[in-house]
Amino acid sequence: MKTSVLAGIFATGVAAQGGPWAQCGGNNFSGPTTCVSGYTCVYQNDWYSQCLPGAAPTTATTAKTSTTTKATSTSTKATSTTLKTSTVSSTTTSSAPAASSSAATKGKLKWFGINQSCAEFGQGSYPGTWGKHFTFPSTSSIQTHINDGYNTFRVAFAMERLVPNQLTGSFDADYLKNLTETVNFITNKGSYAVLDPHNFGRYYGNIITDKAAFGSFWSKVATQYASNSRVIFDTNNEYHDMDQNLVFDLNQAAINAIRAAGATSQYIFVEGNSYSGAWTWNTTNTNLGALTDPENKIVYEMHQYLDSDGSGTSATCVSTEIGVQRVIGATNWLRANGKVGFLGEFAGGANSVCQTAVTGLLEHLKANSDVWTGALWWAGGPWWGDYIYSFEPPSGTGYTYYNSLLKKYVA
Ligand SMILES: *[C@@H]1O[C@H](CO)[C@@H](O)[C@H](O)[C@H]1NC(C)=O
Ligand SMILES: *[C@@H]1O[C@H](CO)[C@@H](O)[C@H](O)[C@H]1NC(C)=O
Ligand SMILES: *[C@@H]1O[C@H](CO)[C@@H](O)[C@H](O)[C@H]1NC(C)=O
Ligand SMILES: CC(=O)N[C@H]1CO[C@H](CO)[C@@H](O)[C@@H]1O
Repeated sequence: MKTSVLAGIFATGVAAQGGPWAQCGGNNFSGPTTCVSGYTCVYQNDWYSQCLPGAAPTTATTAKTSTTTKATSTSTKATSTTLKTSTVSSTTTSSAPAASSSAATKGKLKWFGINQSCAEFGQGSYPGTWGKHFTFPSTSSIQTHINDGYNTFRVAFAMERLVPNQLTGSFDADYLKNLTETVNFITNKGSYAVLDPHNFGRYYGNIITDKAAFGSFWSKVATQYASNSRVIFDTNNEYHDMDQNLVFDLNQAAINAIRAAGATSQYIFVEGNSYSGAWTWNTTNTNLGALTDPENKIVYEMHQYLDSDGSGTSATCVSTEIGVQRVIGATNWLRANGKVGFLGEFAGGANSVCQTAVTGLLEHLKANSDVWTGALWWAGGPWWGDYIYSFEPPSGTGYTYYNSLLKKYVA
């Protein structure tokens, strides 16, 4: 539907205005730079402006001009009318509530780094054997990334290994010790460690439905790390195929438990259903806007891959613009709801189409850093071998192709 609108405009060459969601500006763009009635051409980055519903949001315009002086294609009609997406109703405001969050700073990504994936390997082999089914991240690889300026590492682990018997049960002391050593290595260097139970909302393969037990798990974890303010709690990796209210309730149970355990300084990353995809956030996870935190430190963690089905399993990206196209709806949702977000996983293949798409994506996040707090490449870890996105130094495919680009986005 969207494509036919675009095709119509560009095929005829007579349309003077871009249609809904059409590109309307950017480096080397030669099509119409104004939009049809009801839409405004909004600058996203040097390569891409897009016709968005409504008049230009005041907040977006402010954010953009603070990071670039080339916002020429932006409409000057910044009235008090705000950008509205059809899922947003009563909560839309004309102020910039997100800007008040300490997590977001205009023109800068607060958290930028690499997922560290390996302690959750060997899914199904529980507890499994260290060195065979799973391992822990390489501290020397993390040090290499820190030397490049990266400041955030998401440490994936398996809940089945940390609490082997039941969610309300006690920790496996050895796994906890290894996990904590990784976390401490990161935070002692002044970086942030995102604690990521890489469990997809499941425990031993079963959807977690016992909210109190989930709270109990988080209470124990938060107690363990309460004094480390550079730890970030990520409630769970990629809920999917779950009741939407359950996803809300599990996130809220985690938040409540973490705060009740006395961990009050840390940020909490909440994730959504449908693998926490940014591209479906505005239609799937809108109820999560009602999550509450007495410390007001909720960050909405989304994931986004750029291959055709968005699964992150192909080195082929859909197009050079797909990065921006897949997250723009989430950007609008965050701003309209006064929330801040974090792109907890992204990646692209080692080729020029993906490179342009990734560049566009990161420029978009940066240009909208009043609502986007940062991003993490998927993934580093010693066992990725020749994986298409491996960011493991010195020879990972993603690392050798993308490190020089990604380094530029470190705050
Ligand atoms: C865009 O234009 C610049 C010059 O303005 C040129 O150097 C560059 O190659 C062009 N890029 C593409 C993709 O056409
Ligand atoms: C923890 O790491 C040590 C090596 O440092 C290893 O010998 C041990 O098996 C690991 N245990 C677990 C449960 O990860
Ligand atoms: C959601 O975002 C997409 C862009 O990712 C946009 O095309 C779509 O119109 C948005 N839908 C709603 C309901 O806001
Ligand atoms: C995109 C990607 O590679 N996702 C992987 C993340 O890690 C889990 C297990 O650690 C895999 O199941 C996913 O395929």
